[in-house]
Amino acid sequence: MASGSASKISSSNWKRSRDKLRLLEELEDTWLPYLTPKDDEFYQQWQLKYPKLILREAGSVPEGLHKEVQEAFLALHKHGCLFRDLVRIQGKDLLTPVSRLLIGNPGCTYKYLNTRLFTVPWPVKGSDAKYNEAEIGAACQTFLKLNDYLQIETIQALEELAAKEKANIDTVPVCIGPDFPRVGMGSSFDGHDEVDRKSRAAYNLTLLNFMDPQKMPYLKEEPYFGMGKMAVSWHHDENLVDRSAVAVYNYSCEGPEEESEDDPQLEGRDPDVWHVGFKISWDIETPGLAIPLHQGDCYFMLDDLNATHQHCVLAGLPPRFSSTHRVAECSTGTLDYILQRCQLALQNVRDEADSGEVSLKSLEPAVLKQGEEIHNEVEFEWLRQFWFQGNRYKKCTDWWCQPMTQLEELWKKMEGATHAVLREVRREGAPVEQSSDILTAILAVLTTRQNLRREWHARCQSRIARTLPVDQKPECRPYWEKDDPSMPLPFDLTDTVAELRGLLLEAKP
Ligand SMILES: O=C(O)CCC(=O)C(=O)O
Ligand SMILES: [Fe+2]
Repeated sequence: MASGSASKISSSNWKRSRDKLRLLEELEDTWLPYLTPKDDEFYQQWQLKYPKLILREAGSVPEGLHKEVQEAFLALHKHGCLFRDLVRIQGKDLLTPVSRLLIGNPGCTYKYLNTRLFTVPWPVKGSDAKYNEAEIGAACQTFLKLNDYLQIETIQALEELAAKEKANIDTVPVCIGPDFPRVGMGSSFDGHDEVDRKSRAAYNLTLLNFMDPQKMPYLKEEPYFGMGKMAVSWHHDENLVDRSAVAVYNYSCEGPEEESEDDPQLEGRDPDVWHVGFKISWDIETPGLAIPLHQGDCYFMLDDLNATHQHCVLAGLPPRFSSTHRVAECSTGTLDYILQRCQLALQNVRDEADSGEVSLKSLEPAVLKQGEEIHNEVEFEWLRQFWFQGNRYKKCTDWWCQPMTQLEELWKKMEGATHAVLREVRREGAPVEQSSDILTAILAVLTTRQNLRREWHARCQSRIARTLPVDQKPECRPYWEKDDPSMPLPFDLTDTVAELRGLLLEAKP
């Protein structure tokens, strides 16, 4: 076991997060213990404390699938389809060391670290996606095939897990009688296990990762256990369906059989080999695990493992790809969803023969508020997120071009709608009570709009954003100048919001 020597945690690793800081403080100048396969207790601890973590070594995966998947990774890399994300963590803009690409169901998105990624579609039935290169299309098809394979493997692993849990229960003495409710056993005994297993393995997208450590000299050190350089820091995966699984295919581009002589004298994990690290959240008693990953190995995080544990990726020497298959929680994350929302907002707008002037059907405060909320949603969750990522999506496919144009048109109509609301509250002779109710309903939403516009504008101008190559430069879009005659309202709503505050005070003295 690698553990508790007097190794100092370097000061650069001290994070602003208070909880993390507290945990680190508790550690003082020691590292927590962790296990690798070299340790005698490794398999026992894995079985005992990490039973929902499953590893399938490369040998158990069909050879033909390995070849196809590995070629697909290389093709996407060759065509420059993977990008580092400019994410935002605790108000700071950071460029991920890992380059990524999201592939999945058409129109689906996945949000992580305040960044919404848009799928390059894989060719499910009925998909009419076009790809810039035949090889890109073939690669997407391959990841769909891998997805199907991992889904079947996941369901099987879930069945085995359920059988194991049941066996464990059956060995418990029956002193409480057969009808005693089996509390605390998770939801695998509630009667619709099979349906649950299927839906929790119904991966709808995969996030591909790539990093070449040779080209990334400034990787962070793992701060709790001293596991060495990290490609991905400790985290839970976000934005997933509750208790859904995650399946990962690992492609570390190792040379053939470069068996590093295992020196049993050396403590801890082999820094030349890629590993995935696991720890139990908020637990400093249970040793962490560092699982070595070789070319073609797959691992699975089942059931609530992702919620109860954190994981990280520990860099090895060679370049490495991974394909991480997930059940994204996309109830508010699909193109169909946001189009429906826009339609709902625009139901309050009267179709008019291109005079440009918008008129509203209802002045009901709740209706107006809903319209302004949807306006914010399409602007900040879709348009700005998309354009912030520059032109990267055009590298692979034009799938999102038409939808983004359409969403921008719908958004522009909503600018007209907001303008109409403002006209109403400013109108001389408008009923005071009504204006005051409208103002109360929309002021917070417009204040949010102003704040978020300022934040996105700054994010696009940040020093780190400027370092990106042209095709990836964040674009602040929509953006327009004060005197743009095609726009009914200014981009900067500072004065508008101040004016509305004043009006509200007047109306409600
Ligand atoms: O590459 C891996 O093995 C996992 C990466 C990961 O944790 C993530 O992308 O969320
Ligand atoms: Fe992850």
